[in-house]
Amino acid sequence: MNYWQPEFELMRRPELEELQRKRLKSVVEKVYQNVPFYHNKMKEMGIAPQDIQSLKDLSRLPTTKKVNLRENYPFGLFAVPRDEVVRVHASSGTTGKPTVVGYTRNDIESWSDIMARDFVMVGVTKGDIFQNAVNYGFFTGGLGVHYGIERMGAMAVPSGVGNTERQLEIMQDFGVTVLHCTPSYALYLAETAKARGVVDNLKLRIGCFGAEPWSDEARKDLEEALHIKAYDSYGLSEMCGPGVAFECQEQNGLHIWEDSFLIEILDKEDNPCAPGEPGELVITSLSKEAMPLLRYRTGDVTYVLEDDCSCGRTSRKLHRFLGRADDMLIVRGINVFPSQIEDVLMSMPEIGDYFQVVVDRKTHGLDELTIQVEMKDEAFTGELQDLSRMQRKVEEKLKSVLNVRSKIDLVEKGTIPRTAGKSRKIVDRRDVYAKDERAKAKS
Ligand code: DLL
Repeated sequence: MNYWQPEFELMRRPELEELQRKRLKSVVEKVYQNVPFYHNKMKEMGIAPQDIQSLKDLSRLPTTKKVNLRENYPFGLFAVPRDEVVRVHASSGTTGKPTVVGYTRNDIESWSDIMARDFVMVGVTKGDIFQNAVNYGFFTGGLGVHYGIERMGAMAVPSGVGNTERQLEIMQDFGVTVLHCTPSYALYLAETAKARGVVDNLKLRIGCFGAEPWSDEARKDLEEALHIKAYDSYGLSEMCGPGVAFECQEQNGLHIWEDSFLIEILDKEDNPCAPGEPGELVITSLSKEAMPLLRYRTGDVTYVLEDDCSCGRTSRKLHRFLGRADDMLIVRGINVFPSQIEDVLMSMPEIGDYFQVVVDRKTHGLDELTIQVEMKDEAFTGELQDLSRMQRKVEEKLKSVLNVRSKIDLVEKGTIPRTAGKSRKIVDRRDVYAKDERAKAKS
């Protein structure tokens, strides 16, 4: 068994908890002194850093939500002077301003080590050729994964996103052995490889997939189609990016690196869930310098698997994610808020007040976003040409705001069901997979 940082990965629980306790105390002190948002919140709640002595005191601290990052846009939550921040990333697809996160040089170093732990855990070695087929911009999946590959010494192939034919050509020509991308893009790559008859030319052996929910069904399809072992990778920009939790070769739950991330599973009222009960994952960063967050509400629903793992790592495992606690949708790896769709539609005078968004994943393939939109009577000329012009206009506008393509169905006024209560603006048909997974895990 190979480990990248055995001193952390194999640390006995009592030692690990003592490390967490020390790190928690120091993070609390740091944000209290340097981040006005936390200083004011803690003062309001009547707590001071010295009140936090044990891990049990965690529940006395304020929680942080995505909206708090937006309110402090862009650099308001930095806990170090601006000139110590060597990089920023920003999250895709949020209403209004994006959420910005910052890193010191040490943050980049420890993030790279955490990514290296993940890759070594799934069996990547220095001899591997590792294609990173995600966006290298503000999205943390590009540079985050890239630095991890370089840190552990495999060969990084920064192919970025798009141009599937070229991705496959590179994969064959370079003899790529490890692939990282979103699971939906992996399914598309697999489908294209099959259609072109090139699967047998590939040397892939490991796939690391994440940034969006996927199922064991999809894993099976990918493993069969590409002759690989496929691993689930979880992360979020607010904690660093990818790497926060990752499956080991058991493929049964994601180890969360508890020396850096202190976790809680909470219900909607901020109370801890009973062991094994799903709830929202809440994380406190323990080793981040530039922008540590206290009790960050990830919005992601999961539960802790308490069993020891045969891989020897002592960090606990999270069940594959079951969904989101809020209304954020993740479509092809991109975060989409229904309110963004609403803003775009409502800004167009031809569009009425009713719309419905349907997200589907056809035969575990790519996510498809279809939006039924009612037109205003006066905008309806009856000319087909006008309709398709209108359809294109809405599709283009949405694409530029959401960064993800959607299909628009223009429908007549009165088509979308009216309800007395909350209208059901979002129909997420992909939920079915998550529920199946849970039923299976429990049986
Ligand atoms: O998606 C970081 C990342 C990049 C993770 C590459 C894995 C691989 P954000 O753009 O900030 O960061 O989006 C974070 O994506 O809160 C989850 O809702 C969702 N998510 C990420 N990984 C998984 C996963 C990156 N394996 C948000 N399963 C998170 C389910 C996931 N959801």
